[in-house]
Amino acid sequence: MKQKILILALLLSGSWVAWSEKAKEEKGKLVVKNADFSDLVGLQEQPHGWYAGLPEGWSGLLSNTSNVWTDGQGNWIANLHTMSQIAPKFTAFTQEVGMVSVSSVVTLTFEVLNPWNESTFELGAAIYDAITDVPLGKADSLEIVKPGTYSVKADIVPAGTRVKIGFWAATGTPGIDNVKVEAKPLP
Ligand SMILES: [Ca+2]
Repeated sequence: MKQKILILALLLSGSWVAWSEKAKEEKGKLVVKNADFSDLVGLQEQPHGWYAGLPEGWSGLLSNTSNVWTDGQGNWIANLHTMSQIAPKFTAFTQEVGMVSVSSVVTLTFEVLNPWNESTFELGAAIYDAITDVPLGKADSLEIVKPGTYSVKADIVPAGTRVKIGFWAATGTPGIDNVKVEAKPLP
């Protein structure tokens, strides 16, 4: 028995150390990496202020086209049209943002922009359990059809839940920027 545990411990030690170091660093706080899309590591510059590739810290559709755009004044915006899709296979633009150490209310706040197209758009956003992919809070795409600042709330996120945030464009070319996520312990 002891031997089996030792072998298991050896197998797990690499990823366990990385995970526990990360957990220690974050102390149960949820953090969005590259929340303003200003980290251009791994992106490839394209004409007209566009960058191809997935922004550092984020997952989504890897279409090598117009994924991140700069307005030329030091601001970068993520284009959900190219990095998410609802069909044929639903793929959100996502990031795992950490684990809640106690049961919490989690709020996702973000800016929605439409700098590339005057036509209408529909954008959806959700807070997920990162392991099961079950949405814990969600704004359906019909709720977000105009630029502005929006919030999505997950009222009860149990202690120990790994939290993931996700966005998708149902129609049009909405952009997002300044993504924040906050966990408040339940009373
Ligand atoms: Ca930005």
